[in-house]
Amino acid sequence: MVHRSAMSAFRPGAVWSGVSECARGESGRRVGKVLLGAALLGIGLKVYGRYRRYQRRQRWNQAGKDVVVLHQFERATNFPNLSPFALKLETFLRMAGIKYVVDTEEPQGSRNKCPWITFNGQELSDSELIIDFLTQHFGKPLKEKLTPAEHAVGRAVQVMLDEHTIMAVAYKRYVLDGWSYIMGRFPKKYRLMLRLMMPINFPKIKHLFYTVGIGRFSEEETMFFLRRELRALEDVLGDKPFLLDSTPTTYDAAAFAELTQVIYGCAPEVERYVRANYDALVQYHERMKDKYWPDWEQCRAE
Ligand SMILES: N[C@@H](CCC(=O)N[C@@H](CS)C(=O)NCC(=O)O)C(=O)O
Repeated sequence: MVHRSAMSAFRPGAVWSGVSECARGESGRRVGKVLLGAALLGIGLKVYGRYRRYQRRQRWNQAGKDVVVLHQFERATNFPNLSPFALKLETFLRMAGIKYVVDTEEPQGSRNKCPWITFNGQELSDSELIIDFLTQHFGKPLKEKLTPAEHAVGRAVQVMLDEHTIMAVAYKRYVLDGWSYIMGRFPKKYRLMLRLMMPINFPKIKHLFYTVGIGRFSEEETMFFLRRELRALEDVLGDKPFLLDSTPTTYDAAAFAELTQVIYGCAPEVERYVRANYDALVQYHERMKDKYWPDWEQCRAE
């Protein structure tokens, strides 16, 4: 409760005149100059940032007709990309024989998500929407011969992997293991900054997983989900060389990208477990890797 006499002592006019008197003094003028300098610096940096952004777009728009500029994170230290969505898209571009160049200066686009593309002057985001757009644009370059039921299985598998399996992988990477394994998969130059930001970012990340739902489960339960989904993937694969057919389809891009995260980007014990228990998936991953990533060893960061 505020005392009546204290309330009456507070006069906004008196405070304002005090402030303006202080501003007219020597120290007030100095503070004013510092504030003005900071504001001008802020405006200058913003204008410069806009200019650099404009310059980058000019450069990307000159990539050439029908050449995709793929904006994504830099390579991981032991596989091409820590983002399964970026790896899916890059794998699809290779599968479809679409020309592309990689940009890592602006990995997150207007939706603040990685990946996104610049294509013939247009900006597009979301790996699924991009794959659909490019499939139409290039007249179905993969020549899939799938029935509607097979497409439905492919879509269900892709959504399982992209929306659920990856949550288990990411929860293990960033929360259950407290970054202990994944830190070394990031390019060296980012590690110090990531470590410094940890006290701020870790609680946020933990909260995010809790909100999504997976963050409410124990490690044992999370690994149960992961194992069950890998078994489902292996059952869909059966003894076929590719997920749904004897030749690869769009869905193989997602399956390959997510399996990469499970094998190479989750945890050493998960990799060992997968290699020991899911031979068909490991062979499948190798097949895709040999076919579309002959430069796998070169696609690694320091
Ligand atoms: N549905 C999107 C998902 C993209 C996505 O979530 N990318 C992550 C990286 S793996 C990202 O950019 N996260 C940053 C954020 O959410 O702020 C797609 O398929 O492209």
